[in-house]
Order: sequence, then C-alpha cells, then structure tokens
Amino acid sequence: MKFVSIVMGSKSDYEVMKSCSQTLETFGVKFEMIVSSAHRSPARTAEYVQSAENKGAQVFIAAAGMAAHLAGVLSSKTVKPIIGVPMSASALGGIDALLSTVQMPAGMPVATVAIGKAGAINSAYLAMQILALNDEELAAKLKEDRVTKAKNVEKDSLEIETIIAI
Ligand code: RP5
Repeated sequence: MKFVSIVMGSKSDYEVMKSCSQTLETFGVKFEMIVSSAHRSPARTAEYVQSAENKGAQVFIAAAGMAAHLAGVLSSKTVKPIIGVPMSASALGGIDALLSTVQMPAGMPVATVAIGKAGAINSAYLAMQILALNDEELAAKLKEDRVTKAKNVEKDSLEIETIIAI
C-alpha cells in the first residue's frame, strides 16, 4: 500500500501538523503519522524509516522544532523524498529549525517548506505532487484544487469591492 509518512519530533508538534494530515485526508491520500525524535529516540527513528519503507511509504514528511535534525536523519536512512517542516518551538520563532532543516550537505536533500502551519499544509501538497507523478487521478484533483483557489480569489475580490462600494 502506498502512503505518505509523517514523522513529528514531539507530540507538541501535532497542533500544527494536523493541518498536514487534514490536507492529505481532504484529497483521500493515505498517510501514517507518528512521533519519533532524532535526539530522544534515535533508534526508534532509524527502525521506523526502514519499516515504513517496507510497508510502502513513498514520501516522508518530517516536522521538528529547535535544533531540528529529524528530516536530515530521515534523509540519511532512505532515498525516498524527504520534506522538512520547521516548527516554531522556541524563543527563536522557528528560524533555528528552518536553518537546521534546510542546510543539508550536498547529496543529502531535504525539501524544506515554510515555518509553521503554511509549511505543514504545503508539505502535504508537495507530497501529493510527488505521488501525482504516477497517479493521474490525484493529479486531476490537484489541478481542480488550483481552479477552485483561483475562483475563490475572484469571489473574495468581489466581496471586498462590494464592501467598498457600500
Ligand atoms: C523538537 O523539539 C520537537 O520537534 C519540538 O518541536 C521541540 C520541542 O519538543 P518538546 O519539548 O515540546 O517535546 O525536537
């Protein structure tokens, strides 16, 4: 079974990362979501990557805050695409996690998205775009979503124009 794997460094990341799983659910994409830390449970993290791959994980999404090494560690264990989501979990507002996640050495990529909720949602979209390379039905759903988004912008504009006219 093909699915997206979402790994969070802590349960405290869930409040933001539920936007990721909810986005996948909206499109009917299967996913598995677990907590495993690069620092606090390194053995569990390494074992999980292998077992998830064996079960059919196609893309990994890794969310972590502070000195965020989770996405990089996943990248060291698999050649499946890794998407990193920096969490805002410290006084530095996520800049710490952003730099820790994005600054990977050459040959060990992590596709890093924005800090926080927008990044969580975009990680789901990016994972789906990867899956859609081999899934025409999902590709069609993603195209339809773009059409809806464009229509919503027009609708929003009309509402504002009306308010201004009043
Ligand atoms: C990171 O440290 C986690 O991903 C989380 O964003 C942050 C804080 O974790 P907790 O102390 O809330 O468990 O490893």
